[in-house]
Amino acid sequence: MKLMKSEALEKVVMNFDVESIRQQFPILSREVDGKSLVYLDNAATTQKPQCVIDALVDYYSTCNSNVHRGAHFLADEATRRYEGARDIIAKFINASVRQEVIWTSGTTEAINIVANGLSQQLQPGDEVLVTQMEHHANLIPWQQACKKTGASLQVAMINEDGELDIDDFDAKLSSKTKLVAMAHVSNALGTINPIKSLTAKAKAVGALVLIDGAQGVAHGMVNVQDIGCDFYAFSGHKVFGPTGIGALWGKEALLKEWPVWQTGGEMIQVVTYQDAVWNELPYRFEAGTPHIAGAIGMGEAIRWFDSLDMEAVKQHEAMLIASATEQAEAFDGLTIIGNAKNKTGVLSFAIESGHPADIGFLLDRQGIAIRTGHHCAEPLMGRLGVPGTARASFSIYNTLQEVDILFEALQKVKKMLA
Ligand code: C6P
Repeated sequence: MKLMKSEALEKVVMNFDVESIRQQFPILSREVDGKSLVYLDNAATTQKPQCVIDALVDYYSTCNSNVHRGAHFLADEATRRYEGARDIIAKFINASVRQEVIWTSGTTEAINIVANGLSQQLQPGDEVLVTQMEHHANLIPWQQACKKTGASLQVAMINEDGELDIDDFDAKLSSKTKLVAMAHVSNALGTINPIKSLTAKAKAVGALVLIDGAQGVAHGMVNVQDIGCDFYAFSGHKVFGPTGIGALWGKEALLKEWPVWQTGGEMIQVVTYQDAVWNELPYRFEAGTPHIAGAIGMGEAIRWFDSLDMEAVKQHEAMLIASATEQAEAFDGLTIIGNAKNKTGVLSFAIESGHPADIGFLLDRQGIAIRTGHHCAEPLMGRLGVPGTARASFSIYNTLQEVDILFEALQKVKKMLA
């Protein structure tokens, strides 16, 4: 999303009915200490629409059963809903075939599945390339894989605005690079990386590409075939679905040969006391009883999200971040951390003489939920020279009025800190 003036965007998104969206999220009518909740912690997790809550309740009320194993109608129905959810995800991200979608507990597990396989292939002299803006979930697995194998971890730098330094990325990419692992969108700064062109460069040197899509997926911009990557990892709870469920998408040919992750029931075809033959995709990566309700809930969340006018959604979010940025720039003593030209609805900031934790606490007293700290991107904070930031992150149900409430509350916070 390119930053435009908020007034200009307001005209464009007049047909986006944010009130009718809000009404579908029961939690948004909660009060905190007598004040209406202003929920601006959407990069941590999004709230859930009633249809997702209903899908979970309905599953447990009407067809709770284990999947794939049962010889009765409840098991058939649970399996049908669970596999139907996989179809929804596959269509949403434009997978070539449904078998490419593996259920995981979230982005973290999805990345670890790939790292586990890669650590059986890396050798001394090989390199893995990440960026300075990675979340711990897309850094530590590669760090550990490199330590284990003697490969080396390369880190592409960012500039002062929190954008990837493309020259440095190019310089660090070589025939030694076995994998490029990068965020679609930075959770701490909101920066949107040009993943399609970066992927093309990585493919040109023969590297595999994994995209950490935890923050990309909620902005309706995922088309895995168009991106050209090999793996795309994401979580249900960042896109209006339940926690504890997510997916790894990978190219079928790769996943077929990729080392299995966990072993046990469901992921096998034949077992003897001495050996086992792995199941076909996607089940070879889905050992044990899965999070059936979670998968069904995530399917419903994506069905719901995908039914919205995605252009209007993008412009609504762009309007919110444009307004927040304008007000932040005019706010004496506030520094925006992360000024990428192309960013999502994330405003990370610092206020003179105020620790981020104090800002978060004082906003919370006013009914406003944000996140503070290093946002699980501690090395990034070190690179930016800050202990952490205060982060307001917007979603489709936030309003311009809530942006104004945030800045009125921040004026009070500033006075209190002084
Ligand atoms: N970021 C945030 O407040 P899980 O926990 O597996 O669902 O997602 C991990 C993860 C991986 N990559 C990125 C870019 C992320 O933003 C996250 C989760 C949350 O920013 C919680 S730390």
